[in-house]
Amino acid sequence: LRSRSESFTKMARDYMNSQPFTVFVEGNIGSGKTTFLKHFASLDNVATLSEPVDRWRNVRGKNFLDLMYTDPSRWGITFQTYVQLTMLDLHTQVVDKTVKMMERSIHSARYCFVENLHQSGLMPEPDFIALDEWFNWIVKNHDVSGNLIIYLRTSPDVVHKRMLARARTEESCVPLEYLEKLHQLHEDWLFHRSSFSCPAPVLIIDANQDLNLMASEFSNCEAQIAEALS
Ligand code: DGT
Repeated sequence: LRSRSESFTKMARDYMNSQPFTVFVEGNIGSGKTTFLKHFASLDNVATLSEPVDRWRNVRGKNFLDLMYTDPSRWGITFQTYVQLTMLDLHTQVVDKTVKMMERSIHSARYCFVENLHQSGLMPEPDFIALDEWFNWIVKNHDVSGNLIIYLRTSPDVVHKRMLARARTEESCVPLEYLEKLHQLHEDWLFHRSSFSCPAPVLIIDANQDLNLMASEFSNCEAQIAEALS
């Protein structure tokens, strides 16, 4: 934790005078990203940008999230195209705070969710190619970079229980196996660093504990970001 913290401290200093210190909060479905962002939202110098799930649930009256879960082979491309657009919108949003903290990023949409649809054979190859071409173009032509990734690391069975407990309608048919696949993609990308390139240093937090215990992890993290900016 300390050496990772040192590397992001250096990067924070490099960026401090020009643009906000940008943090991506990543982790499996139900890992506690929303709770994490809420903790930071109360701080004066932090702008928190929640994932636009509500926009995905009502695109001119259509629920794209539900369509994707109901028939991923047909609607996966539609949903992921819109996710990519809304994520780009967040990445390019100008904030007047020192720290810009985003729930997920265009990177996890591509490296975890699109990758999962593709690897599972649920996304036809031409759909995948079109999305990937768009993704590569965006990364090349827009600033979607970050300074730190906070990875809320969980076990699939823990997040499965949380997901069932919160009972979001669209997620009622999501099996444990889906969360296991997403977990492995997050692990390969952010923990083992064996798959895709990491757009920033990664700070790993054990997010299996219950929310009360996690409050102290969140405070630790807050202290480290504050130190990076001091
Ligand atoms: P939290 O606060 O850690 O419990 O986070 P959640 O579960 O509220 O937020 P998240 O991003 O893990 O997922 C929200 C829902 O949207 C969930 O059903 C998964 C889905 N989702 C998010 N991003 C993507 C994406 O790029 N592709 C696909 N297929 N689904 C996505």
